[in-house]
Amino acid sequence: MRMKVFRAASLADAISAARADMGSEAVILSSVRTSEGVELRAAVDPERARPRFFPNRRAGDGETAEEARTGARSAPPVHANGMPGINIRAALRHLLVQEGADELFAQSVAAAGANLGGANPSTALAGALQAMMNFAPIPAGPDRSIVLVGEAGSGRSLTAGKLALTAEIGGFGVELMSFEAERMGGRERVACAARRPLEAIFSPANPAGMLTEIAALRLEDTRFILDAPPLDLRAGDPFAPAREWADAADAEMVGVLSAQGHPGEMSDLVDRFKEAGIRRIILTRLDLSRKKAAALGAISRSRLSLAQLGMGLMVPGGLLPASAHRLVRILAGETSEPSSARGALS
Ligand SMILES: Nc1nc2c(ncn2[C@@H]2O[C@H](COP(=O)(O)OP(=O)(O)O)[C@@H](O)[C@H]2O)c(=O)[nH]1
Ligand SMILES: [Mg+2]
Repeated sequence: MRMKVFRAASLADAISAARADMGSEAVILSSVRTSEGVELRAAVDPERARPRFFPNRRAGDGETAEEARTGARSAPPVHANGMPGINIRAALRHLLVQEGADELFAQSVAAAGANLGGANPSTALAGALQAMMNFAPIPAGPDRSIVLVGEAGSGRSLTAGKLALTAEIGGFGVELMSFEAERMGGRERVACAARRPLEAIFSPANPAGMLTEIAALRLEDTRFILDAPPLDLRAGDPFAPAREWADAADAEMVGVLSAQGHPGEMSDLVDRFKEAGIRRIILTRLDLSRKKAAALGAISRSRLSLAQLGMGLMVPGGLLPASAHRLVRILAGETSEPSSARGALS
């Protein structure tokens, strides 16, 4: 323990002097008023340096590596109990803003996390996200067929394949269908991700062919996952073909959203999903995104649920059932899942 005494006209000045001299880990042991102002005793304990709450985070914009790992650039770490101080609210807000969250969402989550009253930012963040977001993972054996809708490049085809492989690993049979112009390679991507031969992916030449196949599957009571055409948001009703197929099969339309989008566009798309009656979103490309929290505010405000999180190409690690704890691990930079999660597909 290294201790020092600081004298200044006010307590605030004394604290500033202590932090300037001893760094942000300084803790206040005592302060007494004197005739000249305040006398402050502060200490740093190298054994109890500021804990690294997000040990695997890499530095973001204008952040030092240490700030990224503590999540506490602006936290006034002044606690009289001898613990390295950490301001949970500031740490959470900092982390979320660094990860691209809008200010409103970052502040609301930070306040909710701080109100939980714990000492650990990861736990506080998970609690706050749990309170502010809905999580509804698609089970390995989906109870309804699924029609995946999203913009070109959002990851519909890859996700369709990953969902089908997940079902197969879990012992559930689902058919796979793709409706995408050949040059887009959707069918190939679906087949590859699902580890099925190309011929096993039903891909009709026209929408009527899709309806016929859907009717046949419905008669057999066979579930399917359909990689729908890319949304053209300038069209009158961009969801029309997907909705017709979903209605014919009593299937659920699920929105696919790339986490690499522009924040404003992601927010617009979330609103369009909501208007179209969609209830769940699969947030993809989180492993590639440098602003992993950018869509969370819009999703939270829309009250839509997060179903799965796309974190890469493989199954199971590349498509994770969404939960507050998984989101925290992803935001904290932990990309690989612990091996115990391998079986946790549903
Ligand atoms: N690393 C990574 N790549 C992804 C993810 N989701 C999609 N991709 C890639 O993004 C590109 C577009 O995906 P695709 O499924 O073809 O999108 P679609 O146009 O919506 O069908 C492909 O290169 C995919 O491999 C993801 O979660 N992680
Ligand atoms: Mg595709």
